[in-house]
Order: sequence, then structure tokens, then C-alpha cells
Amino acid sequence: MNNKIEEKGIHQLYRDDAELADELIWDRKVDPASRRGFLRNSGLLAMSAALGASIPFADKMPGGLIPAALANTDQPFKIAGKDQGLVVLNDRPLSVETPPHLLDDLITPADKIFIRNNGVPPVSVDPATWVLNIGGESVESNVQFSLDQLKKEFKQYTYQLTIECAGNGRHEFNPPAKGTQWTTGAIASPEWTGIRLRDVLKKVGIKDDAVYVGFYGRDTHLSGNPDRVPISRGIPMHKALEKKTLIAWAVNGEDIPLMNGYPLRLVCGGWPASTSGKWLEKIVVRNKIHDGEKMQGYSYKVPCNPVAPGTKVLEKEMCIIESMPVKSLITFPQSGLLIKLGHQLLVRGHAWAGDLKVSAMEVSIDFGVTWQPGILQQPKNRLAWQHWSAKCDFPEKGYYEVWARAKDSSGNKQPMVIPGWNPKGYLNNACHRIAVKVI
Ligand SMILES: Nc1nc2c(c(=O)[nH]1)N[C@H]1C(S)=C(S)[C@@H](COP(=O)(O)O)O[C@H]1N2
Ligand SMILES: [Mo]
Repeated sequence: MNNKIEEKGIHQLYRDDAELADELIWDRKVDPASRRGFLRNSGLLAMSAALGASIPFADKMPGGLIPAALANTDQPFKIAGKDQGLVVLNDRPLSVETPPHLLDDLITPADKIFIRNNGVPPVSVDPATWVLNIGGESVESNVQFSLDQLKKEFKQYTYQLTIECAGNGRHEFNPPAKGTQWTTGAIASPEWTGIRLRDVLKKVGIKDDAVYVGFYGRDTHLSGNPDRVPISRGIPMHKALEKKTLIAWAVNGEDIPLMNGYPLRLVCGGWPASTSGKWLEKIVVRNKIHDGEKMQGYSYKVPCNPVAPGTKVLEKEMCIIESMPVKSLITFPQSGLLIKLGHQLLVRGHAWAGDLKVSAMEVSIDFGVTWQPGILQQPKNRLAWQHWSAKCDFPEKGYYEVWARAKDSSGNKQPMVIPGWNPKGYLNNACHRIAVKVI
């Protein structure tokens, strides 16, 4: 942990006094062991002491809640082509997430897109010789396209599409789930340019018995075994044939970064990002649910019916995750803000809801007892995230949390506590919160 870099990252709005220098790291002096789950035996006094402030809405604070000020962490690192504020969670395979304050842009810049690799990515890629194969038992015939052909023979589209790893938020589950311990940062919503998967499938011709489309990429298995692939997932026909499912070669008008799938990838907005195959070399049209790597066992599945935390669930009682649940992020200010009493705080962020739209956004400054509506914008296009903002007025000095909650077009709201426990720790869409100290 590099405290110097962390200090610089903390917003200093309304800071007019050098004496406050000490205060600027008020939310960072915490034992990492206490970040997960709930604080045990910690009374209000201990909590206030750790925060260095009284908690005006303490009587409304859920028992055992770890204050957001103590729950967040940022670790600096460097990776070529990526913003230095991104956080490496694993390096083999590489998992890199984006802290919420770096996701403030309406359209996610390429250098802020998270990275999730399941295997070893290709090191050098030659777009001139790259080909995309279309095969599988439910195509009329096997066909090959060069990148050039794809660009010339099909109409091109640009859409803002949100991709989120199904394991985003996993670190909060209790009992803990194995796998990359994503906090909030496995989410991005850039603009993708490419062609429609449906146009390609129509040109090739698909048989009546087609039910699923699977992908294969150029990356190799961690074991080095050439007969194994790291991941080969897929989507049912209705998602494959939807107009916004793209075979993309550009992000925000430029080549896709190598770690995000250069020179070609699938983009299935609103679905687990694991279905958005990177370094795309082959598409298979299947007459059954695709049985590639990470389609079977417990991967990317949740119990079909909710279970108690820690329950052993039979494989046949697990269902494949499709559209992702409603969720939102506070991207400004960064957690740990100091603000002077009397100043109004403008909070903002994004919200998304898988295949659905977000219909409302609300915020709370009293641990979820009362909520005020935020202003929610329309998405740029379907499957893009939506921007929101809200104004907060704090009644007295002390420690506060701003909680944000989105509602989808079916009426589902984000839960305030960790939702349905599941063996692999998917689909945590609990409310995002930030810490604010009013001085
Ligand atoms: N070929 C290939 N495609 C892949 C993966 C991979 O490891 N190999 N990871 C998947 C997973 S689990 C996720 S969450 C997204 C991540 O996309 P990103 O790295 O561009 O953010 O890519 C998906 N596509
Ligand atoms: Mo993922």
C-alpha cells in the first residue's frame, strides 16, 4: 500500500486550512482484515474513534455495518496502456479493476476499461492475417472471413454497451467465494464499433435447430496444454440475434486495447462480460447449449432458487446467468471526502440494469432510512449505462455515508445488504456507498 499516492487521490474540496492535512487520510488508517464482512464487537465509540468524527445518524446505522470509509481500498500499479489508478487483483491470469472515481466519464475511456483474463493472452497479433471462422453443427456451411472482409461486407454500427464481469462485487460475500476478489470495478461502458453478429449469421445461414452460439479466442490455457482452452462461453440465439450484439474491432473509435481483445471481440451488452469473447477467432452455432470451457459445472451459474449462505448446491440446481441485475455506482466524489458544513454536495454516477432500463435513482445520507430522488438521464442507446446526479445537504458536522440505489424498469431495486449468496460469488448488486465527513 502506497499512502503517498493514496493521499493525492483524496478529494480536497473545500479544504482551506493546512491543519487539515492530517485529516486527509482519515479514512485510510485501517487494518485490511476488517474490510470484509462485518465488524465484530465494535461499539459506536470505537467506530467514531476510527473515523475521527461523530456519526449523526448513528441510531439509524445497521448493526455490524463497516463504515464505507473503512471498507474501501485503492492500490496503485502500472500497466501499459492503462490508467495508473487501476488496481491489479491477480497477475496470472491478469485481473485489473477500475476504482469508482475513475469511472466518472459518461463513456468509459479505453485506458479505464477493466481487464479480466482467464488464460494467457496472445502476445503479438497480426490483423492482416487474422481470420474469423464460423462453424458448429447448426450452420449451413463453415465460412471464414478476414478482418478486411468483415469490415467491407457488413454494415457497421457503433453503440455504447455496458459490460460487467458476473463476479464484480465478489469480495463482499460471506462465507467468502473463491475467485478474483473484485470490489466494484469490473464494469465499463465504452462505445464499440463493429458489425452485428446477426448479420454474419444470416449471411452464413443457420439451421432451424440452432439454439446457442459459442466463441473461441486466441488466448491459451494457463497450464500450457494446447488441447485446452481457457474459456469458451456463449449465448442463446435470442441474444445472438439481437441488434446490439456486436463483433467489434474498435472502442471509442480506436483499436481495442490488446488486453481487451484486439483485434476482434464479441460484445454482448448487459450480459455477464464472460460472454463477450476476446481475441475472437471462431464462432460456433450449436444445436444445444454450448458446452465449452466455463459453461459447465458451477461457472457463471447461480442457484436456480435462493439458498442460505454456505449451502452446498447440487450442480443440477444451478442456472446459467443471463441478463445482469440492476446496479449503480457513485463516481463522484471519491469516498473519503471532506466537506464544510453548509456546502451542498453534488453526487453523481451511472446506473445500469442488464437487458432492462434503469427507471429511477435515489440517494440516502442516513443509512437508508430516508431516500431522495436523483436526476436520471436516458441511455445513449439501449444497453448503455445511464448517468444520474443528486444533491445532498448535511444537517450537522460528523460522519456520513451517501448510499445510491437504482430501480430497473421491472421495479426491482438494488438491495442495501449483500444479495443472494451463491457458491461462486456472482451478481452482488448491493448499493454502492461513499464516506463523507462534514467539518
Ligand atoms: N478469449 C477470452 N475472452 C474473454 C475472457 C478470456 O479470458 N478470454 N474473459 C471473459 C471475462 S470473464 C470477462 S469479465 C470479460 C472481460 O473483458 P475485458 O477484459 O475487456 O474487460 O472478457 C471475457 N472474454
Ligand atoms: Mo468475468
